[in-house]
Order: sequence, then structure tokens, then C-alpha cells
Amino acid sequence: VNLEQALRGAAERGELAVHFQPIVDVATGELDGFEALMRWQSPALGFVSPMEFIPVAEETGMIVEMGEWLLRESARQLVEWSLQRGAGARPLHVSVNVAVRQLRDGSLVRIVDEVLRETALPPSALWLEITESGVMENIEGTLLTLNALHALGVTLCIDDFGTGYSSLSYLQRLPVGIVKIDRSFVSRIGDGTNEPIVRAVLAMTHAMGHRVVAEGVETAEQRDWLRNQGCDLIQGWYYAKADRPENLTKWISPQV
Ligand code: G
Ligand code: G
Ligand code: MN
Ligand code: NA
Repeated sequence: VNLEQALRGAAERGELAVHFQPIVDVATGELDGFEALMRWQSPALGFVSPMEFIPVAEETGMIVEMGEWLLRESARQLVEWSLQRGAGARPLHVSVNVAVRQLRDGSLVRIVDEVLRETALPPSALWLEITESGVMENIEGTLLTLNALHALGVTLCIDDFGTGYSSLSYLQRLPVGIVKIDRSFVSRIGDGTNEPIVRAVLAMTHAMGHRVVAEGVETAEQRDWLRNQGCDLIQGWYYAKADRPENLTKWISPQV
């Protein structure tokens, strides 16, 4: 069976699921939110990794519809969790990956606006992750879309930061609130070569007024080092892998 054929209509047939990975405030250890990650269980192909199907979805344009489904589902889930936690609890966010193809598609701003209205999710609780390379490919075109999204009140994140050809001047021009340091930097904390880069990224992004999420944190040593350096939020298997919503109840209770 051809992957592209199998993927067509997967959302309508109920084959797609959203898993959520906790993102933690490193200073307090409190839950700050989740990254939403798409999962596909194909009847014909079995479990297919997003590393395989997301590129196909991008090339064919299917990512636009799948991404709309993901946004709606992620927002709906966060609203449900927030109601469970009650009004006094720390507000949570949900961070959703947006592919370059979705950014280029004229429908993204309308879709985000609709999802916010339908679900009554507070706009700032919706974070949209855009890769650095995606922005750099077409910075002027992307900037118009990012400014329109920013005007809706959503929080924009630069994902996989440090892996592309980043320029400091572009970062200053983007209406982003969050920079996510790629896990390739985090994984080598402790070997003496990457620490200066991570320190520099933290200093620079904080000077610009952005908050920093470190991805791929797997050990207590990495967590401690990042906390000492003033990193804001961390995400990684040290805390939790992405999991289905029903397995995340222990994270949702406001005491955690
Ligand atoms: O989810 P991991 O758990 O395997 O994800 C692998 C890659 O697929 C990551 O680079 C991640 O950003 C990407 N990915 C996962 N879910 C989505 C999604 O819903 N949309 C986009 N654009 N990328 C996703
Ligand atoms: O590209 P993006 O950052 O959106 O991708 C998230 C990817 O990182 C997913 O595949 C997710 O499963 C993976 N991931 C999340 N935490 C960790 C971690 O601590 N270690 C490793 N190796 N991968 C992680
Ligand atoms: Mn991401
Ligand atoms: Na990333």
C-alpha cells in the first residue's frame, strides 16, 4: 500500500491521534503546558512515524487539512483540561507544530481564528511552533502571516532553534514570544562543547524579551544545568514522553 493513498482521508476515518508531551517550568517544576504531536495508526501500514508521514503530507498539501484537525483537537483538549483544573489553577498552554506548507497556505489565519472562537481557548494559550528554516525560506511572505497570527493574540515559537542558518537580525523582526533550543544542543550538555552555545542563545533571546524552551532534556544533570543558566521551560523524556490524553491525568491535577 502506498503511504500517500493510505494517508488520504486518515483524519475522517479516525486514524489520527494527538499525543501530548508536558512542558515544565524549570524554576518551580510546575506544568506550563504541552506540545501536541500527531500520531497515525494506519489499518494497512500499522504505526507510521510522523518523520515519514509529515513530509508526504507537506508535499501533497494534505497537511493543511490534517493541521486544521490537529489545531481543533489540541485546543479542544486543552479547554477540557483547563475546566478540570478549575479557575484557580495555573493556566496551561498547548503548543502546535505548523508546517511551512500551512504557513504558505492562505487559510491559516482564518483557521486559527475559527478554532479560537469555536473552542473559546484564550488566544495566548495557543502556541504555534514554526521552524527556523521554514521562516528563513521566505522571510517577507512569512512575516505577513506571522504578524496576522500575532494580531490574533496567539504565541509564536521558533522551533528547532540553532539548526538552520539563523541570523540574529531576523529573530528581532519576528513577533515571537518563545525560542525552542533544539535537542541536538541539549543532548550534548556536559561534554564541554555545546554549553557556550546554549548560554549565548539564552542570553540573546532573553535580551530580546523572548522565553526559552529547551527540548530533549533526558537527564537530571541537563535539567540542573539549564535551571542554573536561567532557562525558562523544559521538555523531554526526563519528565515524560508524549502520550495519549487519558494517560496524562496525573499531570493535569493542579497540585503537580
Ligand atoms: O513526534 P516525534 O514524536 O516523533 O515527531 C517527529 C517529528 O514530526 C518532529 O520534528 C515533529 O515536529 C514532527 N511532527 C509531529 N507532529 C507534527 C504535526 O502535527 N505537524 C507537524 N508539522 N509536524 C509534526
Ligand atoms: O521537531 P520537534 O521539536 O517538534 O519534535 C519533537 C520530537 O522530539 C518528537 O519526535 C519527540 O518525540 C521528540 N522528543 C521529545 N523529547 C525528547 C527527548 O527527551 N529525547 C529525544 N531523543 N527525543 C525527544
Ligand atoms: Mn516542535
Ligand atoms: Na524541535
